[in-house]
Amino acid sequence: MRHNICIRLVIMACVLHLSSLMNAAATDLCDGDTLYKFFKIKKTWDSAREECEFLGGRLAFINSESTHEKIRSHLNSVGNLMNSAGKGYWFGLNDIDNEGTYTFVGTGGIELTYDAGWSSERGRQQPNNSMKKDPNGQDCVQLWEQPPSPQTPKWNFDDAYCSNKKGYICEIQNSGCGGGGNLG
Ligand SMILES: [Ca+2]
Repeated sequence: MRHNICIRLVIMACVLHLSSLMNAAATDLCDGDTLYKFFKIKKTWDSAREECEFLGGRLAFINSESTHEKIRSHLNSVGNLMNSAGKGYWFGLNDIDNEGTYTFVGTGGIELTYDAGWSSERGRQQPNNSMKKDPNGQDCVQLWEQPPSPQTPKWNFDDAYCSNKKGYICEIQNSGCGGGGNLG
């Protein structure tokens, strides 16, 4: 009997945890049936990937000018998404498996075709796989807050150290968010 109550409590705690995570946040972006969730809490790329999977999604798939532009303008119009997320947001792009070949996590290995997304801020073309702080180089890709706010950041792609902690963007497909416009 007591055992049953314990199990029920654990299930209830899980449901509460999930529902609090899934609740529409003011920072959410709904595009068609895809829900983008922006997290300012800083995590390594791998922890961010796990969190998105836990939510039933994946780190965001950004492989076109139109998707990039929607996310960029959302970041620039929701003021509190600035400046507090490790100077950038992780998304799904990485070259962990094969140096120089950029694929999206959770897609079965779709390769990047939108090369115009890369940053050339501060006179440096990205990706540069910098080994300055880690001999393994940079294998995870962020939307970089450059130029820094209060200027208007371009949020272009920049390869960074996977172990760095940054904000992150999850996407949840078939979320049912379509039809009602922007949940935020
Ligand atoms: Ca690399």
